Amino acid sequence: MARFLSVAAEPYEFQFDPDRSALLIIDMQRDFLEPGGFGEMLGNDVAQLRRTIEPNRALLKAWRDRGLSVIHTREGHRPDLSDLPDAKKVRGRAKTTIGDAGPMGRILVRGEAGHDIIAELYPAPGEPVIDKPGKGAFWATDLHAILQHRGIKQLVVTGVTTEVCVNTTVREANDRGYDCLVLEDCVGSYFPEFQAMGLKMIKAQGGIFGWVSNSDTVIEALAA
Ligand code: TIU
Repeated sequence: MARFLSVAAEPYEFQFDPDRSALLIIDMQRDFLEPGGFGEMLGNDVAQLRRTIEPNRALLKAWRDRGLSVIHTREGHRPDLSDLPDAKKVRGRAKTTIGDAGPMGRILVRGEAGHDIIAELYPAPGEPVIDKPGKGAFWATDLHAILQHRGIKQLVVTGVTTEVCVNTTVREANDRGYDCLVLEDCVGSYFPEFQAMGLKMIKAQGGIFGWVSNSDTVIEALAA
């Protein structure tokens, strides 16, 4: 029988059935988060993302301890780059771009060290890892099919970056009929103003794309 938990959130409380919910952790990859990776090479402050590691670790432990569904995503491309649109390859006019040799292997290429998930949040056996070529986790992946097979209706979304892959994924999920709860301490942006606005856009207009809360609130609800 469904047992709904209620967590304080904005714009109003989020009620979810843990057995029909998944923790969706977006792109916590070495190239985005680690000093010396692609993100830092582009001039970004990785500390803005690294503050999400500990809250995600605690949440992931609580979620796993309850035996609930966890799904991880990684942004990246096939080694032959056949799934990399030219528009994405050349965008930014940087000297080094996706597919080129970077500080931790070829940039955002599947199988390379920098493409993998950070050790602190490494997927456990049985936890699906969605390799996505775009910013959204639903486009050109089997995420929707996996969620449907498991009867999942609601998503707790964490990861990086708030305004890019997290926001795109939440919008895609919303249009597919999923409720999304985004945890502000578990999502990060290289840019504080985008962090603030990225969260504000989700919860505006009565929760136009979803709800916003924090990891402590969810962990407490799971423990109750
Ligand atoms: N995962 C993700 O958000 N990919 C990005 O490219 N993010 C940026 O903020 N650039």
